[in-house]
Amino acid sequence: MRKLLVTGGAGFIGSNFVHQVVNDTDLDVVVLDKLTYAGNRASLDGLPEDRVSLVVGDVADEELVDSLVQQTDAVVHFAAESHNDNSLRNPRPFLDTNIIGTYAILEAVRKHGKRLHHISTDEVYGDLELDDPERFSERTPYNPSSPYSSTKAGSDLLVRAWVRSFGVEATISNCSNNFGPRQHIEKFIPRQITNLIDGVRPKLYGAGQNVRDWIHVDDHNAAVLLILDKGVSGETYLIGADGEKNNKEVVELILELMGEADGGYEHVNDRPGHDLRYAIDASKLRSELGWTPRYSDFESGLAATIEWYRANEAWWRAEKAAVEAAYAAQGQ
Ligand code: NAD
Ligand code: TDX
Repeated sequence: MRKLLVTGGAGFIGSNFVHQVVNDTDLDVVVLDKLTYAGNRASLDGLPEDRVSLVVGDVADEELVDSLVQQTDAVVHFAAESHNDNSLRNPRPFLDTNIIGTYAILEAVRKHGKRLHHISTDEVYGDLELDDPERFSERTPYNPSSPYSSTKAGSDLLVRAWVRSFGVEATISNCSNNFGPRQHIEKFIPRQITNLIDGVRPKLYGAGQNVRDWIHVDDHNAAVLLILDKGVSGETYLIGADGEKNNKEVVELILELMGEADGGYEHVNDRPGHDLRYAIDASKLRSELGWTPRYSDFESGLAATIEWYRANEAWWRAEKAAVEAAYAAQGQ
C-alpha cells in the first residue's frame, strides 16, 4: 500500500489522521473534502506537499470518487455530516453525505477492487441507562436515536451489505466521543473552551448528567491505522478508551483548568431525544489487534486541548458568532 484516499481529511478526526499518517508511516495521502462549514484547509497546514494533496469535492460525486479511488490503494472514509444538533435542525445533508456518499465510495471500491475502512460511531447503538453495568460491544443491536446516528447506522449497513453481496474488502470501526485539537467549535468541549476565552459561561444541556466515553483523537486514529494494517475484512471493531464522564464533570474540569470558579456554568435547553449514556467495550480491538490507548490521562489531554484553542484563535474565531447565534435560537 502506498497511497491512501482520506475522505473528510480537512475535518477534525480526518485532519489529525492525515498528520499521524505523515508522521508515523511512509504512505502518501489524497484528501477528498467538500470543505463544508466543518472542513478547514488550515487543518492541513504544515504538511509536505509532495505527500499530501487536497481535492475539494463531494464524496457523493460518483464520477470524482471513482477516479480518485482508481488512483489510490485504499480508502479511509471519514467524510460525514457529524453534528447531532445540526441533524435536528436540517436532516437532509446527513442523508446526502452519510448515505449517498458512502454508497458512492462502496461502488468505486467494488469496481476497482480497493480496500475500504469505514469510520463510524458508537451512536449507532443508541444509548444506555446511567446505572446500566453494560457497555456497547460488536454484538449490541443497532438502535440509533437521531437523524445523524440513523444515517451513520445506514452507512454501516451498506458497508456490510457490499462485503457480503459483492465481496468488497472492508472493515468498520465505531468509536466513542473524540477530543483534541482542530475540533469544530460547535462540539461540546471546544464550545465551552472558546466560550470561556470570550468570558461567556459554559452551557450544559439539561441537568448535565449525560455520560460520554471520551477518547483522545490520536488514540482513535492509531486504532484506525492498526485496523487498516491488521483488521480482518468484514469485521467491525469498537474503539474506546474507558473514558466515561458526565457532561457536568467535564465542564467542571474545563473551568478548573482555565482558572475559573466552580459552578461557573449555566443550564440551557436540553437536546431533543438526547442520548443518556455511551460506553464502549473495546476488548476485541485490544485482544485481537493488540491496541492500547496512549492518552490515559484525560486531564492532561484536556489541558493540551485548551492550550491549542488559546494558541490558534485564528483557526476558530471566524465561526464563533454564527455558531452561538444558531444555538441561541434554540435556547442553547
Ligand atoms: P467533522 O464534521 O469535523 O469533519 C467532517 C469532514 O467531512 C469536514 O472536513 C467536511 O468538510 C467533510 N465533508 C462533509 N460533507 C462532505 C461531502 N459531502 N463530501 C466531502 N467531504 C465532506 O467530523 P469529525 O468529528 O472529524 O468526524 C469524522 C468521522 O468520524 C465521521 O464519519 C463521524 O461520524 C465519525 N465519528 C466522530 C466522532 C467524534 O467524536 N467527533 C466519534 C466517532 C465517530
Ligand atoms: O453546548 C453543549 N452543551 C452540552 O451539554 C453541547 C454542544 C453539547 N452538550 C452535550 C450533548 C452531549 O451529551 O455534550 C455531549 C457531547 O455533545 P457533542 O459534542 O455534540 O457530541 P455527541 O452528540 O455526543 O456526538 C459526538 O460523538 C459521537 C460527535 O459529535 C459525533 O460525531 C460522534 O459520532
